[in-house]
Amino acid sequence: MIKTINTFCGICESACGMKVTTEGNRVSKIEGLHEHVRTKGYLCVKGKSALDIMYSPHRLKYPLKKKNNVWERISWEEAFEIIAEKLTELKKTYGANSLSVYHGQSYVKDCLAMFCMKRFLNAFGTVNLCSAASECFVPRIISGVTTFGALPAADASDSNCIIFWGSNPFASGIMFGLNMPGSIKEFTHLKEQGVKFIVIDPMVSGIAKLADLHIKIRPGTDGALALGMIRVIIENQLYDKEYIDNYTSGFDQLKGMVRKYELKQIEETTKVPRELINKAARMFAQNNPASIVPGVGLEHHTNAVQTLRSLAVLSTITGNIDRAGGNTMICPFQLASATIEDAPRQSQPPIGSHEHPLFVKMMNQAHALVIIDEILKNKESPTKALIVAGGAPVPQLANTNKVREALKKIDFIVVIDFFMTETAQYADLVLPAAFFLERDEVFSYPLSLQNKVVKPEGCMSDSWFWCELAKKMGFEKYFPWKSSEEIIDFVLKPTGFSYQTLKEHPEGIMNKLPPGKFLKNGFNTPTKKIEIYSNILKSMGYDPLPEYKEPFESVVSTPELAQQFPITLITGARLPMYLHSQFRNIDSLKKLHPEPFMELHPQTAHDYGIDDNDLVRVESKRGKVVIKTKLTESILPQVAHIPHGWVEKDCNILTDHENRDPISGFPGLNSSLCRITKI
Ligand SMILES: Nc1nc2c(c(=O)[nH]1)N[C@H]1C(S)=C(S)[C@@H](COP(=O)(O)OP(=O)(O)OC[C@H]3O[C@@H](n4cnc5c(=O)[nH]c(N)nc54)[C@H](O)[C@@H]3O)O[C@H]1N2
Ligand SMILES: Nc1nc2c(c(=O)[nH]1)N[C@H]1C(S)=C(S)[C@@H](COP(=O)(O)OP(=O)(O)OC[C@H]3O[C@@H](n4cnc5c(=O)[nH]c(N)nc54)[C@H](O)[C@@H]3O)O[C@H]1N2
Ligand code: SF4
Ligand SMILES: [Mo]
Repeated sequence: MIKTINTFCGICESACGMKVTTEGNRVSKIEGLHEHVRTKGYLCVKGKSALDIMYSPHRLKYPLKKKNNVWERISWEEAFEIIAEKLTELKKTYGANSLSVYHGQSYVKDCLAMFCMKRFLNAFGTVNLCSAASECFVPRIISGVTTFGALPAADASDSNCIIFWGSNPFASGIMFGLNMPGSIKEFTHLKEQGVKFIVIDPMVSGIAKLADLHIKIRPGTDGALALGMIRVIIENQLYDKEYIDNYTSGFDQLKGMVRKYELKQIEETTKVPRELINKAARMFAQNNPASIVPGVGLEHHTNAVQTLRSLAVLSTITGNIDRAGGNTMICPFQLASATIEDAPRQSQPPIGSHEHPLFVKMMNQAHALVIIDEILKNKESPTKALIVAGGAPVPQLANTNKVREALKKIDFIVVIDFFMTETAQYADLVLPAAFFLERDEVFSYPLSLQNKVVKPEGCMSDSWFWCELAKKMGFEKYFPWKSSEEIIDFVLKPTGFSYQTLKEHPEGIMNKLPPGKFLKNGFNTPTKKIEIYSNILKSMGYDPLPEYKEPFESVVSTPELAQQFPITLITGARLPMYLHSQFRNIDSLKKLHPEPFMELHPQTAHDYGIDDNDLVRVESKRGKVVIKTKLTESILPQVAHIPHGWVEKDCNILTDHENRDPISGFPGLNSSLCRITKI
């Protein structure tokens, strides 16, 4: 029988409306859903290829166990028995915290999988859950919470000026702010209406092509540029005095601090001419309301949090926080807590609490890079078992040679994924996960329901995997649900919605706060004001003002190293056809970009005797990668870019996991020094 079902694409956070046609238990067609209020029929190349992914011959079809280095088919029942037995034994010998779980970015949107996983871990008793959050989004959260008591997002549709700062929504889509990812159209529309675009990026990204002002900045020096702009705004009295007096604290301390940052010095630091700093400051301050769309370009540095704090301050002094068209607070729905009240409590804190206490406190999780470090630095691995769920520590975490070494030291690894990935090769058991069309899920933002369109064959949804494992291990009293619908109702309870109401709202439900609420009632900070001077940061021993610090590794901070490794490497600018390490095995997507290149400025290439399309060896202190070059004027001289997610040309072999941002623990994925030699 032919059926048509409206759902949405679950590949990435953009959740584009999707119309699915099924014939029996097979999906025969997918299209964009034109009725969808947000995405209006749009599907990106990945969404359009959803069937190639789901029906890929490379999909895992049944659980596999490694025996004498050969994969052997086993049943789900056997898989659960092996896991339950092993985890019970390790817990008895080494304690519950010897189990760590790494989940990838996919779990952040998948509330049901997240809930069931957290509940299992709570019942088991480990606090060592870690995730892709060790390299994604947390500096924005910390900066938002310490400055405003909440997370701000660009209310860009109503802005007169937008700064895209280390972000490129043309490739990435960005979930908060404008309605993504119909955004390419929407941005073009905003531009036609005269909205000013400032883009700050060492490369000419997609969005930079639309910019009124594109600033090619030296990687990792964005905090200095923001302070330069703040200085111009203060010196020329372009700030919003009334707003500052009424809603903020710490402006006088800020004024005192920015005096130190002479424009001449900022010009040297950032390689941005003073006239451009001036121009950007004026354009932003004089085109209110104005918003900032920050991206991972800023987060992948060892000064990430303070850089984002300086952006927060820039928005604040121009009166752009909690105002329409500026940056307004987002308020995702509170779902049921996964915590089990009567579960045994762990006395030890999550790994990383000592090194990055604010990260651990705000995220309530361990830090993945500290876990890797601990495994390597201890003679015996403190992490005895690892479950990787919807994630790819290889090749996504920094310094992958070290990550590989660490994985080899773990006694027991289970991976649940769609495919036999590089990470899965290190596992003892590999389990097949259900694709988004094969499972029910609750999506986080907007809150919406994803329907199981066809029945899974051989594979299992992540949420059921955790529930079944819990039952096998004797935790059934914490998992009383008989169906996904029942769990969904439980998870949704605090929101006042149910499975049924979400079914009636396929477009999803947003919890939009009207701008101005915090200005009126006070911000959720110690002083109830916007804290230019952050009391939380001060109480934790960090700089309460956003002072600029050079990246840990740079031509300025490590000049001796730079003599051997003179090029600054940035990584991971998004490519529309891939999601991190995913889809290199899907022909329809791979043919759109069959191999990675290192982008390099022709002048720099010339200095090293390198041509376009040459095979080169790129080396850092950590390792080397052999890759082809692509010469382009679009990148700053002395800077190179390698995209991320390619196992065979893995840029993370070159990056460092040890020297991290002290506050967030983020690595300098965009500030590795390297050298390039023609082969
Ligand atoms: N197609 C696709 N979409 C994705 C993803 C994907 O892998 N593929 N990943 C998703 C995820 S998890 C995330 S976090 C988002 C990220 O979304 P965005 O933050 O928009 O990431 P990018 O599109 O890579 O844009 C980052 C830009 O920062 C620039 N940059 C690098 N270093 C610096 C620097 O030091 N300073 C400045 N100012 N700029 C710098 C890069 O050149 C690049 O153009 O994308 C999401 N969307
Ligand atoms: N050098 C460098 N490194 C980076 C970045 C960078 O810009 N530069 N970006 C960082 C960022 S922002 C992020 S978010 C991380 C991303 O890091 P991860 O989220 O760990 O990376 P992915 O490659 O997306 O890995 C996801 C894996 O889960 C599988 N999968 C997808 N959906 C599901 C599901 O529903 N269930 C299950 N069980 N499996 C699923 C996929 O097949 C894939 O193997 O990478 C970080 N690493
Ligand atoms: S942007 Fe692409 S991958 Fe992401 S939800 Fe939309 S169609 Fe799916
Ligand atoms: Mo991310």
